[in-house]
Amino acid sequence: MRLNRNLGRPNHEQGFTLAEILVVVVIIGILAAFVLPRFFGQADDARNTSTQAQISSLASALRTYRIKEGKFPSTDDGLEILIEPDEKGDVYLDTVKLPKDAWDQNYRYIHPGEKGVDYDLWSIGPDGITGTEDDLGNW
Ligand SMILES: [Ca+2]
Repeated sequence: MRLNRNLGRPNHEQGFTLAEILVVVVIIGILAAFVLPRFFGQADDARNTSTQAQISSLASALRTYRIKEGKFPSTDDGLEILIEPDEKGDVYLDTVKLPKDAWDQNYRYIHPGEKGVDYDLWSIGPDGITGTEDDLGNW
């Protein structure tokens, strides 16, 4: 006597058909097409926000430098002078290394500025090229 193993079980428990798998893959693809651009857009916003916050922090240190020294650092001094201890051991920016922007690039600084009021302080932005539209600066 042969026993039917599927006795009493509905047929759909035997697995997914290729068509069902394809439908699921297509649905996942459609969802990804809508969700991923928003996710990356928010990630870009977060990078821009953190870079702008660092520019503000550096600008604050530059203002403090100007109040104490009577001038902004020269282009040759650069932002590095903000972390070099003066004769009293004081620094204008309490960090060992200068911060980098959200794309791991150094901030750029020139004095006198061409776009900013007293100086230009900027990140070259996600494209890694200075002077392009995605640069973030104090202007
Ligand atoms: Ca750029």
